Amino acid sequence: MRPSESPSTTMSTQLKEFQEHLLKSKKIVALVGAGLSVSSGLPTFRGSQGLWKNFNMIDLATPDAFYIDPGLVWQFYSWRRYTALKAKPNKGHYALAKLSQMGKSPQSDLTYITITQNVDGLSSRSGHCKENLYEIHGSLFDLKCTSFMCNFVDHNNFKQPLTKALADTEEEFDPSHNRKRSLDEQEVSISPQFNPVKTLSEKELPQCPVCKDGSLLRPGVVWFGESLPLSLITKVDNFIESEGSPVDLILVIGTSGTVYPANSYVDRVKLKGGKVAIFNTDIENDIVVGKVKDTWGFKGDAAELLPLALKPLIGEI
Ligand code: BV8
Repeated sequence: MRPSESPSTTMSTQLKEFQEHLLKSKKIVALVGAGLSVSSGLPTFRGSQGLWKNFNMIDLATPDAFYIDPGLVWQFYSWRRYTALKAKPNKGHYALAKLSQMGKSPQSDLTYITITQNVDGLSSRSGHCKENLYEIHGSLFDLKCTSFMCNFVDHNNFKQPLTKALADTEEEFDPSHNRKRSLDEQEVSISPQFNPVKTLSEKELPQCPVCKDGSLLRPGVVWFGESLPLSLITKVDNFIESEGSPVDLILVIGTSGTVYPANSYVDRVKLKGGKVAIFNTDIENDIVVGKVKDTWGFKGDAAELLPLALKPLIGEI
């Protein structure tokens, strides 16, 4: 940052430099995290201390948690499905969808992929091309059989609730609890109470329609400690490492970069000479002011800044 520059000047300088590189780039990757869906009303893993009803979300997103109490984990995912279905894609999702169409059109010499860690389905609902959208952590709307012998997968199941017993577990907080009348009839709001977690038997949970022995279905997401789908990871590796020229630019959007292997792609692109553009509400100041080589930082809501930054390439969103 040149000492005399004001923050807005820095932003515009950053934007100008970034857009010059964007228009020269032939191979672009976007790495997406929960921050992109915040302005669609969805919580992040870090926001609200990463809690759902006093449960640590990361602890619930594990095979052990499902093994110990599948009813609890299904109530967690039933809430995630419910909130994701209520949400709508935002301009950030549509901007990447536009980029994906360019990446697929024969007229354009641009090649592009989106690597999303989000399981909320908002990128595909924004019209993003299926071929270059990689949902590396799966989707809330895929269900798969837990039996080792059965490979049944129910793709794009948007039925809500999935079972009768999961019906009234969608609200995190008990709606009837936050309004009380004081002695003198004054309305006073009290701290919201969690909707109590129910103890559900396996019979009350989604069952595999193929296995006659009542095997449970589980959410089609990748849980911590589980490997990512190999076929999908191989395609991403090929795009980043081998196919044709190296990646010119990686857009790092609304992610804390704490989860492996998703967080390894940025360094792998940098190692091959690619440049990095970060869109996040929380970015180191040195990056924001342009002190870090080959890295741009656009601090703010990705749903706003992404369409703005990509405009010269994708037009108005
Ligand atoms: C594996 C699906 C091996 C489920 C998810 C110790 C050290 C290093 C790594 C490990 C370790 N111990 C274990 C590991 C590996 C582990 C891992 O990385 N753990 C972390 C926690 C340390 N990884 C795994 O377990 C992976 N598997 O390694 O397998 C293996 C190999 C072979 C055989 C067997 C096993 C599997 C990882 C996938 C887990 N599943 N999701 C579900 O969603 O329920 S991860 C889940 O959490 C999300 O998908 C996402 O990836 C992650 C959350 O990260 P973000 O999306 O970045 O969200 P976060 O809340 O953190 O940050 C939000 C950001 O947005 C913030 O920066 C914020 O500032 C910003 N923001 C907020 N508002 C906005 C905004 N930005 C822009 N605009 C806004 N408006």
